[in-house]
Amino acid sequence: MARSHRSQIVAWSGGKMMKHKAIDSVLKAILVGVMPALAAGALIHVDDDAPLGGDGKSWATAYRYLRDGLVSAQGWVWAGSPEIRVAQGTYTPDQSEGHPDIIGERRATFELTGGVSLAGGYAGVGAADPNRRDIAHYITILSGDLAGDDASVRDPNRLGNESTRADNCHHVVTVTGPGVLDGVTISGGHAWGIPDLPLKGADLMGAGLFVTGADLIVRKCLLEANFANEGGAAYVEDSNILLTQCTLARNGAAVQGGAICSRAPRDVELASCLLIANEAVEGGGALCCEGGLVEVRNCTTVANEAPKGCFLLDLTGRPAPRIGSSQPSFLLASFSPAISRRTTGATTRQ
Ligand SMILES: [Ca+2]
Ligand SMILES: [Ca+2]
Repeated sequence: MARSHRSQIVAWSGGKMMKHKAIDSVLKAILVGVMPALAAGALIHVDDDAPLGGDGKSWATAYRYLRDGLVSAQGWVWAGSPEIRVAQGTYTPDQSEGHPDIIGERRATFELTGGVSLAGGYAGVGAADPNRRDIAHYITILSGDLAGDDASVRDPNRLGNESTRADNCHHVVTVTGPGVLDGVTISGGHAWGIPDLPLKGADLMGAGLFVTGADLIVRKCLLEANFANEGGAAYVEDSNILLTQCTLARNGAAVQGGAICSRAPRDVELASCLLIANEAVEGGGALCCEGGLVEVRNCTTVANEAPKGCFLLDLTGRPAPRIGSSQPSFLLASFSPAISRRTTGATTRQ
């Protein structure tokens, strides 16, 4: 078929209906969960300016550390999906009130699962209205820079060798079940080697987000300056993930998937996202995928670079679509004409 006939949406292989069911299930879980969560008090507050000793039940008694908020949220999963509201500030996953022993631990990570919703951008402690939310003004940063000493690096290919990042955590956030990230910045993840400890497997993947067995929605987030062997901003395996209205900027990969690497995926969807200046040394400057369905809608891509596939590298050998300002979204459904017709209107294989 003519290329123009498949130019509205990007989608690899089948499973679109499954994807929507999966995403719907997350949304329903959140929507159903919010009301009982609120009723049960499972609305948890975190602010890095809060005094120690808080219980998270209000802004006046907010937790200082996000890690404590996440632990508390797990205790409320039974009552519905808890919501964590995180005020303006910078949060690192090695800090908590009860475990000073993990300070500087590179394997520390924010663990999100159980349908927990984590929302940043609140004014927080000391504000006239601490519940006021403006994600552009009250910036909530989840940072992998445990020591708070990262030098600014503009070139993502140089993130890997930047010595001030060698002690950063491997994954800023690890997602292992249903969850929502909304209005936060995720930066400084460093799933990359250090001289005296050869890293293997997961330690090398997904510096911003490591996503496995998850149903995740990422909404209005900035993922910036994360570096990994694969998937600088996010490594996704056996998971459904939807990123909407997000910016993925200046993330890097030593091998492939400067921004996102998706292996054994179910469904990966990007909607109304900006992908800018992500780089991979081998392939997939922005995205690297291995099967599954990948859908890109109304996205903008600028200056993503890699020797193979500036925007995307598909490891299954399917031809990568071209995406640019004149073609911000499109469809490539390669393995099943039947599914292509049903879900996209396409009539032939790629
Ligand atoms: Ca604060
Ligand atoms: Ca650092």
